[in-house]
Amino acid sequence: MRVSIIMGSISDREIADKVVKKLKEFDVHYEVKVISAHRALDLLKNYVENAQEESEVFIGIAGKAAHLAGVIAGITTRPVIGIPVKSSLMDGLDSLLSTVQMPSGVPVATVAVNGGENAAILAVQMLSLKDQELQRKLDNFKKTMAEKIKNTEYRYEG
Ligand code: RP5
Repeated sequence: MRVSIIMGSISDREIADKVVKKLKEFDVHYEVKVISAHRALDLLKNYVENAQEESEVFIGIAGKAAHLAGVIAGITTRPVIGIPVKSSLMDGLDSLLSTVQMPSGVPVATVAVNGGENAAILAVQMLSLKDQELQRKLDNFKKTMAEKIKNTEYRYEG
């Protein structure tokens, strides 16, 4: 089981790092590539066609006219998660709309702008459908989050 993470530019690496950090917490295997849909279309097609043999889920990370995840979804029938990146003067709204507004028949599961952590968790949830150990880790992850909230106290410090 493996997740393929593709970023459009090395300038997206901070977001890729967030994905990798979370996947490592769940001991999920991954491969990371820098391939732009606009600057290296043939390379992208080639990579996705080969990687889908081993990777169950793809994550596309891109900013500006963020078509990367959509193009990946055009190539493969594996589930594709899109992470819009805030990398222009438009606060990521341009990337969000470019990633989420896919035509019928070619879905991209789009997470929040710069949402690397949620993209990783969603990928783990997809993989857990066929993996009980991952399911158990996700249950623990949820319990820990709830505990943290339960133990958070508010004190007025004015
Ligand atoms: C997108 O344009 C990349 O995903 C990146 O977020 C943005 C800027 O890329 P660079 O010009 O920094 O390479 O394709």
